[in-house]
Amino acid sequence: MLQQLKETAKHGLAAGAEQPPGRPDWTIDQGWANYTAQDHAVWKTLFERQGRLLPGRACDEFVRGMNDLPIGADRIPDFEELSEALMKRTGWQVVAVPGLVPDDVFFEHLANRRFPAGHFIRKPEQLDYLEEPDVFHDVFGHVPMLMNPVIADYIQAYGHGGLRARKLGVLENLARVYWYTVEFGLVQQPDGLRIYGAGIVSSATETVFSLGDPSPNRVRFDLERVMRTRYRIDDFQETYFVLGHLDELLELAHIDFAPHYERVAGAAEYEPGQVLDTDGVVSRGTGQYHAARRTGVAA
Ligand code: HBI
Ligand code: FE
Repeated sequence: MLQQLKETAKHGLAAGAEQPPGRPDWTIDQGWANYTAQDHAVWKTLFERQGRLLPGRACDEFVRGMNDLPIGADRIPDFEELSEALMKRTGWQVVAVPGLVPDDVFFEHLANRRFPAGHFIRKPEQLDYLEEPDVFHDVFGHVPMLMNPVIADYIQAYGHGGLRARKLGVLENLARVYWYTVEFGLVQQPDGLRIYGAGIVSSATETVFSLGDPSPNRVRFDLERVMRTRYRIDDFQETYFVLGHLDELLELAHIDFAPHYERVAGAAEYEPGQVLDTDGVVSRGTGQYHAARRTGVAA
């Protein structure tokens, strides 16, 4: 038993956590031929539902990326075909992983323009929510944005930043920036507010909630404000942060975060639903949705 514990500790895995896969970078073959008819049917249901909801809600860059990729309703995309199109446009590729991988493995992939995508797809009874990113969240949600050069640079910079943040012990601050942009970000277009965050664009219910519900706050993105703001992992976000333009992420990709980590270290953290008098408020929410569900708050 002791030997086994030492063995797993060597791999940096908490005892009893998932066993390390064959390859040190946790990649596996997508095994496209192994998808069942039910898997493809779940993909089709999710794809067509978003196809009805996203026009007028997804940002132009998402629509453009989706149109230029071999992604359709009838089958789960083949990662090799996706990687071919991505490589030509922004030098990215999609690699299959079993699910969530350790932070350092995740950041190492992103730093090398490899997007780790869950190879599995949710079950029909999990259509509306699942705890781990599956192929629909990762491929439908994230991959079209990787066709955009600004996002492509930003997510690679996030990978480099994550490796550094882990060493500095400030990963939580950086994870919030990722969460409130790449996962749950909104952007102001001339024709209105639009979604670019993968966590929203891959969720039918949050697609509608994030733009149309009076409950959440919508606040202009500010780096240190976001670094200090906790987020929900168990429900819709209480506040969405809004970019004036996706190019603002390019700036983020090139600045040194270290001074910002120092300034927020030890500073008060903000609750997900808080609105500050220093905030650039796009719309102040009623908070009704979450008030009705008040439960514990995560990260
Ligand atoms: N692994 N496959 C995968 N996908 C993720 O989104 C992911 C991960 N590991 C760590 C992680 N995200 C986050 O903890 C970091 O972004 C902080
Ligand atoms: Fe994601």
